[in-house]
Amino acid sequence: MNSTLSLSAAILVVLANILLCRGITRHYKFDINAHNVTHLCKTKSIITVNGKFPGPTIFAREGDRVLIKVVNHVPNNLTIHWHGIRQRGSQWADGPAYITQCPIQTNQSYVYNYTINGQRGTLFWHAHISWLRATIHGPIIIFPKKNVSYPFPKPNKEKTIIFGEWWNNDTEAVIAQALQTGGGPNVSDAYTFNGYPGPLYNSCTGAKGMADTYKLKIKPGRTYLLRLINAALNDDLFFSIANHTITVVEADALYVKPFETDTLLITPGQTTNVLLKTKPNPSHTTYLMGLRPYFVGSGTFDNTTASAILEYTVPSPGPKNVTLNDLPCLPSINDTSFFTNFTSKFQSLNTAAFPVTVPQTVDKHIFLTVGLGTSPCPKNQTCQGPTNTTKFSASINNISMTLPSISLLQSHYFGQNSGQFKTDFPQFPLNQFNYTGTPPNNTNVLNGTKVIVLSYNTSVEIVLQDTSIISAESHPLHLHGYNVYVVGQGFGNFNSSKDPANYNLVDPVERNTVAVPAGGWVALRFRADNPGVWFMHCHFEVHISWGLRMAWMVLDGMLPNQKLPPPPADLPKC
Ligand SMILES: *[C@@H]1O[C@H](CO)[C@@H](O)[C@H](O)[C@H]1NC(C)=O
Ligand SMILES: *[C@@H]1O[C@H](CO)[C@@H](O)[C@H](O)[C@H]1NC(C)=O
Ligand SMILES: *[C@@H]1O[C@H](CO)[C@@H](O)[C@H](O)[C@H]1NC(C)=O
Ligand SMILES: *[C@@H]1O[C@H](CO)[C@@H](O)[C@H](O)[C@H]1NC(C)=O
Ligand SMILES: *[C@@H]1O[C@H](CO)[C@@H](O)[C@H](O)[C@H]1NC(C)=O
Ligand SMILES: *[C@@H]1O[C@H](CO)[C@@H](O)[C@H](O)[C@H]1NC(C)=O
Ligand SMILES: *[C@@H]1O[C@H](CO)[C@@H](O)[C@H](O)[C@H]1NC(C)=O
Ligand SMILES: *[C@@H]1O[C@H](CO)[C@@H](O)[C@H](O)[C@H]1NC(C)=O
Ligand SMILES: *[C@@H]1O[C@H](CO)[C@@H](O)[C@H](O)[C@H]1NC(C)=O
Ligand SMILES: *[C@@H]1O[C@H](CO)[C@@H](O)[C@H](O)[C@H]1NC(C)=O
Ligand SMILES: *[C@@H]1O[C@H](CO)[C@@H](O)[C@H](O)[C@H]1NC(C)=O
Ligand SMILES: *[C@@H]1O[C@H](CO)[C@@H](O)[C@H](O)[C@H]1NC(C)=O
Ligand SMILES: [Cu+2]
Repeated sequence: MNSTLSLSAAILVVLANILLCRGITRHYKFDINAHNVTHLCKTKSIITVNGKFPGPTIFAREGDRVLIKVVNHVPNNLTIHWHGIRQRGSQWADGPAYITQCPIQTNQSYVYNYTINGQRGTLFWHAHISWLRATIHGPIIIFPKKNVSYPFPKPNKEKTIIFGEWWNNDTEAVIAQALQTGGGPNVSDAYTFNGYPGPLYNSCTGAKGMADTYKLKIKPGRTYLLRLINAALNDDLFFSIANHTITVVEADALYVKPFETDTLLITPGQTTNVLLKTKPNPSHTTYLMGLRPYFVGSGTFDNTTASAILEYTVPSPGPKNVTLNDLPCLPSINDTSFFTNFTSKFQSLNTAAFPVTVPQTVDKHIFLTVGLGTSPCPKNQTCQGPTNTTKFSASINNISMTLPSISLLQSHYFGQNSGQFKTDFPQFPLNQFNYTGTPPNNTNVLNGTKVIVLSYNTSVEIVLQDTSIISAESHPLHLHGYNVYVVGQGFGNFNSSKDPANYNLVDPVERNTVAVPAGGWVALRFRADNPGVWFMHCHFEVHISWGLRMAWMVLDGMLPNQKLPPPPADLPKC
């Protein structure tokens, strides 16, 4: 019955494609080069795309094909990921190193080639190897098809703001040193708005750092669509604009039921579009925007605050400058009740044009613990992990993933799994314990390269359970190739007999990056209708480096458009 249904659905999709007008092809060239940038009185050579930090914006319309030729002129191996693009039929363009491709080596190039179908909104692209995404990232803006409007009042103007970090140190040296010592890595020195840290930091580039400050120029009485992206390596961020309220209309390139808020919480990997209505008669010319982290857990983190300026181009009679007293009020750094309140406000639009297709029944239930753990310290070395005798590690169901030496997608496609991976990833924790209570005596993780295999069109429920081994922390989990519906979340241990009764199966939010609550769980549903090998990992770069990553292998379906296509001729070799 299921296959007849999916056959007729597939025929409908094909018919719809013929009837709808096709998009155009957009060409981009990304030259990867070193470039000098100065912030916080420090000039530093960073790796950039086309000499820009943040990198260039990819503009497209829903239905367009995008071709990006990436040419690597630096000594580092490199790949680019198009975060949130579903890559149906273009699985070889997804980008995570050693998952869907081998890296583009020095003086080599690769053309990422994909069509953006069934998606519109804000996403971003970033390097997907080691910590290179610190400086190699930029926006992806997908407009609706021609003559299709937004499901909210048309804004007068659109602006993009990428939140990021500035590091005085070389980020590749930072993670190399941390992996060597086993300790927590050094932290960033500032947060940034479109690359600028703002006047709260020491700066040598102008009076009170104003030259090092991002300014958003606006006119009174207008509506602006702000496309917000968190590209920071390791930090969830609170964002607020003094004396202005914003309306959230989209998350991860999916429309949501609009809701108002003064403050936003955004994890690395998440994108959000908001409407900003400017004041018709502002009493001041300038207002401050503020940005600082949300953090619970142990260890050090960058606890600084970045700011930027909202400037009315029609001067008001009020004071023309701002002082730091004018910073917007931001929640306290560990405000988990804000997290809970805020995340519960997201609901899918769920209209005829944008229906919710959350699986109502589940073929496969999977329960995954996510969190930190330890690895033994090599003999003859003193380590800086917990108790000085271990290294920090991180895992999913206690498996800390080792990357293979050939991409998993290649091994899978060519059926040449010469011991590169195993298919026995545990679908339930091998050892049960009180996940959010006292940790077990042995906190060491297992190392391995294992995948979960799903047959085509399986409806899957994943419960992601945070653990309090080392410390309970919120983890932003990102799944490649899919969006997932967030059907439930809670604190403590997931209770499979009680918690599903409270699931939202009507209008749950759909996202590509979901924050697992610190000391809690989140339940996700999706349908495995995109064959390929798809990475899933914490979007904190430090945790992915410690092994909080795994892959899903989704098998081909019966129909031609349900199969993994052959790799492009220029796919980089290992
Ligand atoms: C960057 O600056 C350093 C000195 O600070 C200089 O030696 C180097 O040539 C510069 N690199 C580029 C690409 O401009
Ligand atoms: C991009 O992919 C499409 C579909 O597979 C193919 O027809 C086209 O030739 C590719 N273009 C380039 C430049 O590789
Ligand atoms: C980074 O910066 C700090 C403080 O300036 C320094 O102590 C540390 O050795 C640097 N290097 C690395 C790899 O983090
Ligand atoms: C901005 O809001 C603060 C309280 O959050 C208030 O004290 C201040 O007067 C407001 N300023 C303007 C210009 O509206
Ligand atoms: C940030 O952390 C440092 C080091 O842990 C501490 O000295 C400082 O007081 C903290 N600053 C704020 C604003 O919390
Ligand atoms: C704001 O402007 C006034 C008048 O021009 C000046 O006296 C004051 O120092 C300025 N404050 C800041 C923080 O720039
Ligand atoms: C948050 O941090 C403050 C200051 O460090 C502390 O007093 C408070 O107990 C913390 N709250 C929670 C919920 O951890
Ligand atoms: C949740 O947020 C709303 C405003 O956005 C606020 O009125 C309410 O008090 C908050 N609830 C909690 C429990 O913090
Ligand atoms: C480790 O220590 C042992 C004895 O202390 C020594 O024989 C061995 O050579 C050391 N190994 C390394 C790699 O330093
Ligand atoms: C770990 O080592 C550092 C110095 O290397 C020392 O100060 C600290 O007391 C040690 N901690 C434990 C728990 O042994
Ligand atoms: C797990 O540990 C927490 C925190 O100590 C405790 O509140 C809870 O009752 C424990 N749950 C079970 C099932 O033992
Ligand atoms: C670059 O990638 C190739 C292929 O996987 C690998 O053999 C080589 O060691 C890598 N080089 C660096 C500097 O990581
Ligand atoms: Cu994490």
